[in-house]
Order: sequence, then structure tokens, then C-alpha cells
Amino acid sequence: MDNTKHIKHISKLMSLALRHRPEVIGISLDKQGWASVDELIKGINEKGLTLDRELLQQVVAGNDKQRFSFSEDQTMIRANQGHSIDIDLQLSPAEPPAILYHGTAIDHLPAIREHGLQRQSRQHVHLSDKPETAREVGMRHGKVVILKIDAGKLHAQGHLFYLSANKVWLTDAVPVEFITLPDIAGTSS
Ligand code: HQG
Repeated sequence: MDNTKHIKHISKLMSLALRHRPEVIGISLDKQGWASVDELIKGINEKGLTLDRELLQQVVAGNDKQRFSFSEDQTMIRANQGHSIDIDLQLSPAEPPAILYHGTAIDHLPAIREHGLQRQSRQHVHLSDKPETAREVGMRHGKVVILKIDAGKLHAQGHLFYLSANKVWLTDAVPVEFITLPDIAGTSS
């Protein structure tokens, strides 16, 4: 396997273990989502993917979305966002830009129109400050549509927003009145 593919496999396994299912590599997370670097390296090697500290540094530093962070003393590692397991990243509330974007599949629109944006299996709704990023996120789900979120107004009404270490905006839910939804013909309403 070439190095790029090897790194991608490791990164995917790390996302799974550090966000959703730590047991797949026999590790556990603390309340803030941190796992021991030594245990993570051991667990990934036991899955047949060769990993040492040096390569782990490369996986973290070279990750396209900066998905992972080391603790200050480099002994612990965690995912910066995207968790489905109940951990507390201990992020401080932050003031979002006036407009944020959410990319989703056109098929989700009827439910979003009815319920607003909900966090589904994750701990937060994920929002982007750039429509291009939202497009990439939404494309994973099907025919993509980009929703404009009135984050400034939502924040002004007391909804909390958080900015993850890798610059993803997180919030608990977005009620439908703060979303610009396209109609079926694709024009905005
Ligand atoms: C949709 C990736 C029906 C929502 C990305 C989305 C992101 C609803 C899907 C991160 C709904 C959930 C998160 C409602 C929301 N009814 N569908 N009421 N409310 N939805 O994957 O935001 O590459 O959990 O629109 O980059 O797509 O893995 O969330 O389509 O940052 O690092 O339900 O995951 O990061 O899907 O993606 P997801 P997401 P990584």
C-alpha cells in the first residue's frame, strides 16, 4: 500500500474510534474525548495497520480537515468534532458570523422544513463559514443543496454557538425560521 493510502486508512479508523466506537481498537475516551496516544497506537497496530509516533504526527499534521488534536504534553489525542458519543469538548461559546452554511441532501429537505436542522446521531449540528465547505459536506449525502443559516439572529436570540479547534461551527439545533430553504424548483424562499 502506498503511504497516502495507508495514512488515509489510519485516519478513517481514528475518526471511527475517536468519535463513535473506541472499542473497535480497544481504547477508551475520557469525559473530554481524550484517548491515550500509546493505547491508540497499540490498538491500530493490532488492527494490522502499522503506526508509530512519527507516522501519527504525520497523520494529524497532514489531515485535510485537521480532524485530530494532541494534548499539550502529546500523551493524549482526540477528535476535534463530529462525535456521536457523549463527551464534552469544553468549548467556550463564541459569536458566529452573521451567516453560516449547511450542506445537505435535497432528499432531507421535507424533514428539515418540518423540524429544522437537528443533530441526528452527532452531538451538534455542523455549520460552515464557507458555502464551498458546506457543499463538500452535503455531497456525502446525495444531491447537494446548500442552506443559508441566519446565525447572527439565532445567536442574538440566545442560542449558543461553538467553534471547534478545526473551525467547524457547532450548535444544538437550527429552527426552520432561521434557514433559507430552496423551493422544489431550486429558487430560494
Ligand atoms: C441532515 C463531516 C432530516 C443533515 C463533515 C445531514 C461535517 C436532517 C444529516 C461533519 C435533519 C446528518 C458532520 C432533519 C439535519 N431531518 N435530516 N430534521 N436535520 N439533517 O454526517 O453535517 O469528514 O451527521 O443535513 O465535514 O453532514 O467526517 O452531519 O445531511 O463536519 O470529518 O442529517 O462530518 O466531517 O449527517 O456532517 P451528519 P453533517 P468528516
